[in-house]
Amino acid sequence: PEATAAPTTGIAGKTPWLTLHVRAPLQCETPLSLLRQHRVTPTALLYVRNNQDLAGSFSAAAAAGPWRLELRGTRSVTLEVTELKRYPLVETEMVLQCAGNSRAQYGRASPVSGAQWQDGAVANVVFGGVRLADVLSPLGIPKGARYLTARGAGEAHEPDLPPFERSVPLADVLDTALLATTLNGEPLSALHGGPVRLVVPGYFGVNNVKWLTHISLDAETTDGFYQTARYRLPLTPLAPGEAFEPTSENSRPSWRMGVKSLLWEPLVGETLRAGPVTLRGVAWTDGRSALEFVEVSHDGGSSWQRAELEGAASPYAWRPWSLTLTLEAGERELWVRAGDSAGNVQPLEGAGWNPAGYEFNGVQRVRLSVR
Ligand code: MSS
Repeated sequence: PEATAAPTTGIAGKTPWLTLHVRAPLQCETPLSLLRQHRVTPTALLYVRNNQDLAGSFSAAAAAGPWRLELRGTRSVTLEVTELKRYPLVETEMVLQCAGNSRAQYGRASPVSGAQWQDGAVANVVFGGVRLADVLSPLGIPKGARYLTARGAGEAHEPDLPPFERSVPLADVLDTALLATTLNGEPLSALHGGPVRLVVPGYFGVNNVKWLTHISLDAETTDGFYQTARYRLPLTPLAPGEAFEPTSENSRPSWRMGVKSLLWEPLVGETLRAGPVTLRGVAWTDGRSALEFVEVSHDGGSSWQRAELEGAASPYAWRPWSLTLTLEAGERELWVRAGDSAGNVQPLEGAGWNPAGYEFNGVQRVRLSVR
């Protein structure tokens, strides 16, 4: 079932119909009934996941004068955000998905900690800004630099919280990363990381650092809390319920997204008429591999029918799909999964269980009554 948390009344720029998980720091998701109305998710519907309190993180830094961004290559430079206008503006349509999205689904195997996100901590949006490489390359890439570390504002204002820092593999993101200043064609709002945010298409939301103040290139990843203690996945499978303390030896950071599909029409719990039913949803990959297929089973995985992929493929964006199935009367459970060009197929339920519930991309199961 959809989460029963309260709606998000009173958040500037947002519809009140988002599902509120935590008010401060804000965590709210988009019900699938709203998400399914748009190929590009309007900003008013876009989920929010903050680890820090926006008031502290953002306001203090923003009030201190023009927003400055320090970039450390072989040389270092400190830019005011307005100076980014010197570089060409590019836009990328892409899936932004929290690493904890669909966490609640793991709960069928064994409960997981954190906000119990259903499937709506995901969106398909258009970020605009300048290519990170355009700004960074002239500074020189230090020899031996393997990781890019980005830091968001907030540490000074809230002494109890560590700085928000994430590291990603430099070579993998250099051609695609943006210093983003717009979202869906509008100036990037503070809520979503404005005035400037690192955007790494194909990577989980957590790596898209908001309120960006520093970028550095290093041989190692940051040893910050959000890199070493949170957003990590076990290297060897755990049994549901098993305890796990991530270390650099037994875990990896949550980086690139796995192939995933969503069925959003009909929705869980709907009652349908027996006969032909058109199913609709979206599917996506990390943009490095291509989406190959989406398929649906109405017999518990014994047989699968391929859906039609609609529209043109765009590497980092989600792709709508549809399939018309004939359903007989009774209680039905539809299973949906996608596969990519690298041979990855969404695993069955329970695969990848971890105590913090990251990176769920198991087969989606939707129960329906057909009359
Ligand atoms: N950044 C910063 N600075 N802080 C925080 O907290 N969070 C993350 C990202 N970034 C943060 C940042 C997360 S975690 C996510 S998802 C994202 O962001 C979200 O986004 P939005 O815009 O939607 O809110 Mo999970 O993986």
